[in-house]
Amino acid sequence: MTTHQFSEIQNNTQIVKAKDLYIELPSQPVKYYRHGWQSWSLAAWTDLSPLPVQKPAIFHPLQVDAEHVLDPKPNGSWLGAVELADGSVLLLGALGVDSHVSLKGNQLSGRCDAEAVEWFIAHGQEQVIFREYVRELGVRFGQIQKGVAPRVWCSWYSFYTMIDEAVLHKTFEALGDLPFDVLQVDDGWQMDIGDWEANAKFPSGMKSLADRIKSTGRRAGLWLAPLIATKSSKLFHEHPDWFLRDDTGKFVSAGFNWGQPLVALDTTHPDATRWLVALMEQVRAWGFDYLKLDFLYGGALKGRRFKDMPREAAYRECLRTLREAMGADAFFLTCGTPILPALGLCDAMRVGPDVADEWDNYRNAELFYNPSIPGTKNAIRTTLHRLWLKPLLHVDPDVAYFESAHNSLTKEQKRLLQDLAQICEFKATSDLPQWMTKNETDELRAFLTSAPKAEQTGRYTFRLDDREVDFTPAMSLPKQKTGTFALLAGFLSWIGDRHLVLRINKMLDDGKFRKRREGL
Ligand code: 9PG
Repeated sequence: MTTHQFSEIQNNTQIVKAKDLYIELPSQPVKYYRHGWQSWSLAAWTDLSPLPVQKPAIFHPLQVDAEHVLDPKPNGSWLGAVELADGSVLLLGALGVDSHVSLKGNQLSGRCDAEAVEWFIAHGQEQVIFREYVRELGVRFGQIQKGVAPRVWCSWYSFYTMIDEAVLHKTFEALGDLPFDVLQVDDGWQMDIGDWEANAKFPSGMKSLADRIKSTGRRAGLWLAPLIATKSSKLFHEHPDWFLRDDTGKFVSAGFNWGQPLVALDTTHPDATRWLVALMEQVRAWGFDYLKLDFLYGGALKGRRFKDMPREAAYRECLRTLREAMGADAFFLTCGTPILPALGLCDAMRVGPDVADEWDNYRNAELFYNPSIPGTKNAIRTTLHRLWLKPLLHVDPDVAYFESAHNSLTKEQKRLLQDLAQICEFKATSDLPQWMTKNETDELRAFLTSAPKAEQTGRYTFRLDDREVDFTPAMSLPKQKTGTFALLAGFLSWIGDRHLVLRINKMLDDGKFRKRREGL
């Protein structure tokens, strides 16, 4: 254990190897920078009071680091920072995986779950020290050759799982000469989560779909979630021994989605590894070379592995295998991914939760305190707090919206999202030409073809060419409720944990998106 006094760190930078490390601050800091575990987990400057535990709890494995979610102290994965009374910032960040930072009173501490790692400690101006930190991360984790990010049309935020061959063909046709580099097929093509073959909605098969995309002169993109499975999948039935269990022998929960509980692959099982390699080769053989691999946190959950190794180290090894199997020429986007372990191994990373056609909603924000659930405000907040990763890889803020036919965002809210995409230099949308007015299509085209100069002028403010952009409206977090509200919230989140309720919700959503598809 090593303890450092603030005076040793003031206005300088150090790198120290330790398993446990403590920094004594001169006084209580003003703010704490929380850095959530995976793409969708909250990253934000907050005050020091405990954040309410986000709900529903059944989503914890898929939205946060379930190992730390109940800790009332300000804490975060791999790094943490404090803002002091004079506005200066002290950053403590691990340069290795399987490590965590928290604040107790005046003591900032770093802790490793496995072997000792190097810790980066710096005090000074926020943007300067984060830049130094990310440089040190790049040295240790590697840095991809970052070209211009492809401009992506993605099927998710228009159709959700309600895609089929006919509707995608129609859409590819309608996209005409809009300057997209990739047409990416999202969730909805597969037999089941775990069974990565075309379902009955894609009778011509996946190779034919990729060929169709490539015939428009673009790269073919595909979504998969290879490190998790639903219990209904053939994969889980045929190979229950490939899935992660806890010390009591029970399957580790990877959360709940698609109306079902999820299980996580033990990526250290040699047969599971071989299956993953074959899957990547299959997808490439179909003709897809832009791969959005999602729900990747499944490879880093706590559990008893075939090979006894720390969970994030196991995940990083798995990513290396996936990367090798898909080939260096594929564009690899990670999503739902623990952040640090994926650095250097992917081209792009989703750095916030999903956007949605609404800013936020009362139930999710105020009653569930859930900043990881899909919603545009949530997406902007966390993405903005992860922009410091940009020197190492493409940071994906998720899609921007232009259409207003199926969207309740105001013009200003849509604009914030578009501006964020310009700052990230990663541009994608799911909007359908069929839904857009002439004006909206022109806006989309201008967005795709422009590259405004971005300059950060404050924590939440930027200059884009000559225009000031202020993301402050997306930064606030709801306050904890008391009295009747707290009771209502408790009751609703209990309901929100019921499988039946989640299934009914899904049926209602599916109905809505099916109607959208039929309206085309
Ligand atoms: C496909 C989608 C899209 C999307 C991904 C991911 O917290 N949640 O319940 C939650 C559900 C889905 C989700 C993210 C969070 O979306 O980010 O772009 O590919 O999967 O199912």
